[in-house]
Amino acid sequence: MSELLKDKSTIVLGLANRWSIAYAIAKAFRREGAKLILTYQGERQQDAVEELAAELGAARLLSCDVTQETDLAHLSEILRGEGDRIDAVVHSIAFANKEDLSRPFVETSREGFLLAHEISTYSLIGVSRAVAPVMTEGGSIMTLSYLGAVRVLPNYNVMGVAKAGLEASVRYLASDLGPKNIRVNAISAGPIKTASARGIKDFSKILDRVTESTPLRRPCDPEEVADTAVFLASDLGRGITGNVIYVDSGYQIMGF
Ligand code: NAD
Ligand code: IMJ
Repeated sequence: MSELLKDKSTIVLGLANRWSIAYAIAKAFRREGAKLILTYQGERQQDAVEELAAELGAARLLSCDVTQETDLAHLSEILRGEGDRIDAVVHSIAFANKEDLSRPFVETSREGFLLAHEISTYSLIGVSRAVAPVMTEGGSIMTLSYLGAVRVLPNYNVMGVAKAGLEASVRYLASDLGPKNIRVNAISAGPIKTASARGIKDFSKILDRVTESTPLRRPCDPEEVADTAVFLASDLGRGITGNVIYVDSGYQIMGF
């Protein structure tokens, strides 16, 4: 079969390590012939991410802390300066303070709420604004969400509220950017053992429960999420925008 992302330039934000969903997506994008630009959060991750970027055959690696307006402006400047067209962008970034993911939701502090929303939700809007001008032939923007956006799940708390805002942002961005043939979607993934999930209390219990009750009787793996990202980035996804696609072994449909 021919490569689905041949001649496409892509940006993947949110690569921290080999377990990151962003890593699986970057790998699948390369497999399908895409040119890859990767961004990472900051100096603390630089060495590790440089190694991964080389291994993935990335064309560029940029530092981009989404809380820094200057970093986003810099990203936008670099993209415009190089006259590089961008075809697809993956936003795979989330953060909340650890204590907000364990104490009762009603205890969420103003600071914790704002931080989670700044990093996990607002950043999609900032990134979209930075890349839209260089998506000169249309494009595909996607982000990663979780079922906690629409259902109450233990401890997900402020992240659930941030993901609800993220999914609503996907719809408003899709409406705004649709006339430029830029599509915006979310992939709602089932639980995957990444750095962002590892520290979560009872995570293995959650995985066991998912395995028992999903139609497919297995947890989802990052490669399945990545293949859906390939589809959304490719011309095969050209009719889909403003959507949340569940890649969760079917867990979301179950009522028992
Ligand atoms: P991960 O920890 O590998 O990825 C999270 C990324 O966010 C990291 O690369 C981190 O550097 C980045 N990040 C945090 N703060 C940032 C900042 N200020 N600026 C730039 N980057 C910043 O974990 P992951 O599981 O791959 O998470 C990726 C996305 O997938 C997140 O949006 C997460 O909510 C979502 N998701 C994860 C699961 C799961 O079970 N792992 C399920 C559904 C959705
Ligand atoms: C996160 C918290 C609570 C329950 C959870 C998760 N479940 C799953 C996750 C059931 C699957 C992982 N997930 C979907 C996330 O979006 C994680 C986001 C996250 C994780 C951490 C851990 C370390 C930290 N801050 C975090 N911020 C966001 O300090």
